[in-house]
Amino acid sequence: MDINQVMSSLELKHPGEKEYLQAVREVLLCVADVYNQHPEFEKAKIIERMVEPDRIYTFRVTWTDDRGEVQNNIGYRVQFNNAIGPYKGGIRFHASVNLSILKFLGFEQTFKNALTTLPMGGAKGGSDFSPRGKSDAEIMRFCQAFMLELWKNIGPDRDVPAGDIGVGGREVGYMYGMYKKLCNQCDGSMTGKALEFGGSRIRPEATGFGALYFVQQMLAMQGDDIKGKTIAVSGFGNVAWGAVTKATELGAKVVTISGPDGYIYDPDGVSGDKIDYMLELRASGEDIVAPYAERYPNATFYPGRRPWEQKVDICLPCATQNEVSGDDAKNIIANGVKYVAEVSNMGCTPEAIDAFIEAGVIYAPGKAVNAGGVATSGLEMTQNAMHLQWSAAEVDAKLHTIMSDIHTQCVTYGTEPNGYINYMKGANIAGFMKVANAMMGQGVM
Ligand code: 2IT
Repeated sequence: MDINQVMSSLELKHPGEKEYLQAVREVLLCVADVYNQHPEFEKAKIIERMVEPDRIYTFRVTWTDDRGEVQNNIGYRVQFNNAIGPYKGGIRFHASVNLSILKFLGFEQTFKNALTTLPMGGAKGGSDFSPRGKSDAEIMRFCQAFMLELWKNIGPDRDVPAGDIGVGGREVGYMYGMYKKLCNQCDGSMTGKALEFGGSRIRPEATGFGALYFVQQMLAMQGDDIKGKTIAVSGFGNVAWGAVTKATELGAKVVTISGPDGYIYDPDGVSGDKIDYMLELRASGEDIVAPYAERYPNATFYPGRRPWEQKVDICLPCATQNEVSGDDAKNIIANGVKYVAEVSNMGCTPEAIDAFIEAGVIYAPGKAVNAGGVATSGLEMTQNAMHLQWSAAEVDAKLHTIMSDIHTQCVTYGTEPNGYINYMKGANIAGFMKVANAMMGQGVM
């Protein structure tokens, strides 16, 4: 495989889709060597097939706001790859959403889902609709209008959407309600549902909890322990909330959270009722963290800045893609941070990742670290198919096993001759090999 040739042909076909091209380049760089050891992959044009989504649905979403004005947004569903199982992946509602971002997310999801050990393909969807400042009634009307288009293309064995940024339990509920109304089936075609209508216990916590189980294993590999460690977390949404909760429970101290307005440094740790307060901040719909420092005066608010300038042991980006730049990485390295685990999807830029690996910082990519979210969605699909509901302990035990399997796959495929574990390489090769073999086994199509 000539990576430059594959990339330049993709750039010609999809000019300006920078996040998508970034995600593809990362995977190709990691898998080139193993790919070249498998001439049968090259013959079947596995790479060329894998980097293009199977199909993309784009639709107009029209709804009426509280003032009676008609609003238009764009909706998308990118069905990327179903070699391993039904398309599976979240829906993102955010003003920044475009096709490049959803294609990068769908591509990443394909490998992440492969790593979970469960039978799920990769997909992603969303809209440029911004939930910021919208009333509950507006959110409901938007979700219903979105599903009015999407329902035709999803199903329990076809494509199973869930939440992502801007889509939580409330939005999933409104979308799934409309889905059921339209097709008159309670078939569990979405995950992240509330407990009362087919949701799984631990699903709201799963991304953050799973990430911390992974981090525990990362540290154990180095003969280290999370207890007593200081952690910088970015974001303050569902994922950050789960991560802060579990990190605190495991005896670490989380000293930062952040929003689009800046970050909070809390020397006493974000713990106890402060974790509940994160949920309150989020529910306000304002998308700012500044009020935390008014409520807890020991904390300092740093407007317009990111938490990566603080001296800590572990960094956990939990906000969004490319939230750790090359310059942030320089700060992180200079501060002596030993571990960076992405909980957001593609949280670090390529410059940041190169700097971490060069400096010997242990870095793990989102597709491994945050896979506990979609894995628990997979467990929700299983419970729905069996028409039963598992206890929290059962789900949590399965989540533990899955995260530990993912960690093992990273170590197996990512350990360098000098002993450094390149988790990015390990995750990409393990995910790639599974998808590639599944595609090979099902013929050319
Ligand atoms: O990025 C992700 O893995 C998610 N947003 C969760 C997807 C899912 O189907 O639960």
